[in-house]
Amino acid sequence: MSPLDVIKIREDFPVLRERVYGKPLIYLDNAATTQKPRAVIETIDRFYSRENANIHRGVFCLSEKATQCYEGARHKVKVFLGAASDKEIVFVRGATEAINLVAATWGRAFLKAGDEVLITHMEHHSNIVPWQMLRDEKGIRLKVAPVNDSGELIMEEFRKLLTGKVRLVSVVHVSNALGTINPVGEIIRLAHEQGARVLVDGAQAVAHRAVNVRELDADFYVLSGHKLFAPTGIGVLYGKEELLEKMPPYQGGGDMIRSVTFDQTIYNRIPYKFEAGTPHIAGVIGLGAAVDYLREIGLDKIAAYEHELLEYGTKKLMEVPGLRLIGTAEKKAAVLSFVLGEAHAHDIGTILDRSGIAIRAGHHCAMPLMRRFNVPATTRASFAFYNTKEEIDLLAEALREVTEVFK
Ligand code: 7TS
Repeated sequence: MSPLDVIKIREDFPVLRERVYGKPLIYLDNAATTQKPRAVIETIDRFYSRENANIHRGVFCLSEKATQCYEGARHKVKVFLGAASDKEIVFVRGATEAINLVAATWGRAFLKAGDEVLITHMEHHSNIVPWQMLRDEKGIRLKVAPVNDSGELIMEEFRKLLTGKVRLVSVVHVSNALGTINPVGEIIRLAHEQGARVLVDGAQAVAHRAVNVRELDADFYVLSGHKLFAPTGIGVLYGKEELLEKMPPYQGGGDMIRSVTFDQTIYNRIPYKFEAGTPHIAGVIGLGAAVDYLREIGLDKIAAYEHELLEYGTKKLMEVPGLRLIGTAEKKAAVLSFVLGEAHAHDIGTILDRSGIAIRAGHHCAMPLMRRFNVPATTRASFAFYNTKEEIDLLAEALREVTEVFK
């Protein structure tokens, strides 16, 4: 496997040429959102410049073209995720909407009082709150599997909580706040043995490692396009065909119907049953371009390079006096979450910003996890394959300056 040509790759991302306070931008907030390659930007530009029309309804050439581009992108995502059929790819706004869709349709229809949903202590709020809402509505129980001090799921405890009452395990593939990579293959196998379904939140996984939903045997897998080098406002719910077929629709409106009278509506076939109204056509097409771009580079190469960044960054940051990493799992993605002496995360973020370094400070929408580690917030550097070791050196240097300020 030839190594990644990072210099060349960086040229694909126009924003990486930006300067902040006269300094080159060092973008290390990739877990929040990734930057967009020219291939994606130009595809969207071309769509609006030359192909724009509404889909699935026009008889004219342009509408047929737009429909082909939209459905072509669905097929690309199907191949990218290793799904069995295009029908299993539902376009939504993002990971958040995908989880809410499953809770509001599958959850409402098939869960009853006393049934259990099992999540983990490292979930993003978007994989906690929809289940709490369903709990309050239906009387289901929400159980939480604990993590150890390294930020790894304690599998022994998970197994104990996975009783026959659990109908759904909803688990993050890669933690946004810690970087922990969960053993989702094993989790799915164990859950299926107990007759439970599994939803995997892949928001932080798909941009960094090859994912195959059929090999994993995931029942649902969700992602956000904007964390995958595609536009905001577009995401994917993968669901097994047999499940999507049985689920009631999410929203009512155009495109999700086959026929409507005032007495009765017959719903469209999947996936259209879940795509009411005019969708984010340009977003979908942009997502298709992002998937093409990633496939050309190769996710195995990306994963190998990002692992190098993780090892290098871990070593460099541990050398900064007073820095404590939060999240030291053995299997980790390139996310470095930390606290630094008495300095508040937001102050660190503001000081780093003056050096052109964009990092995230806060609870990362994982407040229960912050409480578990007894910290109000962390500072988080999260990497993508366009980041470099030189940028990590500059981050470490800037963090040393922060420690001087707070001495
Ligand atoms: N799940 C995980 C694991 C996430 O990291 C995020 C967003 C979401 C779900 C929600 O994605 P959305 O696109 O629907 O908003 N995580 C972050 C983050 O770490 N910083 O900003 C957003």
